[in-house]
Amino acid sequence: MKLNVLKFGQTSFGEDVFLYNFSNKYIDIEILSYGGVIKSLKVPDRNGNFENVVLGYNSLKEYENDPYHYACITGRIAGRTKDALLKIDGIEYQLSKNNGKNNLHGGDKTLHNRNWQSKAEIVEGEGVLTLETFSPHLEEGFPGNVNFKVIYRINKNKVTIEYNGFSDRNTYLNLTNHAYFNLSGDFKETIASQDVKINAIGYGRVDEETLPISIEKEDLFIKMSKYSNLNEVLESKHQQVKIVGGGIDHPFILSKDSEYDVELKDEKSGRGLFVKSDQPVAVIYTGNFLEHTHNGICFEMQDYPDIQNFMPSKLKIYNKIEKYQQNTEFLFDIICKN
Ligand code: FUC
Repeated sequence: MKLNVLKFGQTSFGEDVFLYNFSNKYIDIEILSYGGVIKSLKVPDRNGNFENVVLGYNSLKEYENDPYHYACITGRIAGRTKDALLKIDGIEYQLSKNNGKNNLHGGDKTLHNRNWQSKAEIVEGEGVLTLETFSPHLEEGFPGNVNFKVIYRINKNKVTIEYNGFSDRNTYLNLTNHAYFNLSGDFKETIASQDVKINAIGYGRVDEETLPISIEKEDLFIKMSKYSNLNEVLESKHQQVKIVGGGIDHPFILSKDSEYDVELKDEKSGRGLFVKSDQPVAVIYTGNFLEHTHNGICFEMQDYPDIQNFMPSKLKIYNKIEKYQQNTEFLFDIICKN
């Protein structure tokens, strides 16, 4: 494992942003101290050619003004919180409204939009990047002074992200990473020719504001627990595909009975991505509103979105005693030819 540290730029507040480049014979990854962004991730195709499979920008300025949440740490609450209201212990907290009347991904000036304290090292052949930041009580409206610690680990062909949140008072947290994957390599093609397998028991039907409203167990626009060609899904005339701008933008309730929660494969390059998480849900988004539509697919491994309204019985509370933690692995491998 090799580690290279570069200065990537300076934020508009004059802080130095670092780029950490870990590389071994399976993976070459660049991660920024800004937002914990995965700036690029190169893995080999079946002929051994390394190419980038994660959407990124060239400059820090673009990350500072990114409406798409490219590969960043996302939270305090990933996804949409209805009416930007969070109720904890009977108190209603008014969150910032940055998506119509709702809160999206915790607001605009939050975890993805700041420079984190960072420390990189190699521990027994494993690349480890530790990122830390503090979010004060009522930032973007959320309760609790929270210390966040996110650890990226790169080991052989696997990237693991561990998220931790320590709050001084009762709050709710739901973090994820918002990487857009495209296994074609260097974005030669959209994701349409790639195949996805979601090991789920159902998905959340969404309304016109993309808020989940009910659980569907039938395979209406995508086959669950089987490989589906993304082109068929993206082209589907199903109302749930149309309502999110043509594609997927839905939470899938994971079955947790398979080795991986989500799989993506590209027959052409031979690249495969296998995702495993300790979270109950994968919010899958096919980049329906990107400048280059369907140029990447996000696997946002997380807790139920809009949990208080969608799945209130599952709401967890985090505080000094109950620390928030989540763990997700992304494994890259060459797939066998059919
Ligand atoms: C995803 C989607 C949204 C939004 C955002 C940037 O998580 O659920 O619709 O476009 O990313």
